[in-house]
Amino acid sequence: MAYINYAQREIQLKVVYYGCGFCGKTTNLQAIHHALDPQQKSDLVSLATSGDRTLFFDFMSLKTPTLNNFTVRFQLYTVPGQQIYTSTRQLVLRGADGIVFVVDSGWDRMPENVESFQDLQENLLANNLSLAQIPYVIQYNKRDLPEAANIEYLEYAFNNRAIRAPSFEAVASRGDGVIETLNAIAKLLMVKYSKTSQAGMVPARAQ
Ligand SMILES: Nc1nc2c(ncn2[C@@H]2O[C@H](COP(=O)(O)OP(=O)(O)OP(=O)(O)O)[C@@H](O)[C@H]2O)c(=O)[nH]1
Ligand SMILES: [Mg+2]
Repeated sequence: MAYINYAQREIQLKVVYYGCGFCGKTTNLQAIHHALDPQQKSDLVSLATSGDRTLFFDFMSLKTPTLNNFTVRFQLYTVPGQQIYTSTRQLVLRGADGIVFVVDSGWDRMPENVESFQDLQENLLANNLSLAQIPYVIQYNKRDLPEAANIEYLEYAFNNRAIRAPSFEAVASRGDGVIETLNAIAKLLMVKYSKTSQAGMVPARAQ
């Protein structure tokens, strides 16, 4: 849920990067961190094992220009993709305002992608949420792999709900498609919260 700090005139929105192990979630945050101006971002905190696998989560925050005179601070988290960490994923997902679901385009990774998409929906449910309620975008990462699945197949498998989610191709290791993905989820959240504000709820109350 959005956290509104009236004293600092700041809205905090939590975005969680979700997806199977090794699909490139941490690489997305690293690429975002690399691309931003120093005054716009926090440090990138990564809790990783020696093999560079995320153990708990990665975290960074970034500030964007104002919405109704409020600064918007996006807090970006990744979950650990390895199957065994499902309870950690549920914890990191708690309070999420938006989700980026990262798909590994490698053909051999389809079972893991499907399992992760199901795991996401189960963990949302455990937080009394569903994909119908929470803004999300899909990123098809690792498009540089020679054995990358084609986009039509991926769209059929992961983007077949009544309302299509915005989806993006990416090569996160080169930074390609990373900012486009982030902009899309940021835009969905800004639209959602500016509507809330126009409805006389937050944050117009403090103006
Ligand atoms: N070829 C290719 N490799 C990538 C791409 N994006 C990330 N990688 C590589 O994939 C590996 C896993 O990336 P991570 O970002 O650590 O994956 P993760 O999703 O955070 O994995 P967990 O923390 O285990 O959940 C790393 O070696 C990355 O360099 C890409 O677009 N193409
Ligand atoms: Mg990671």
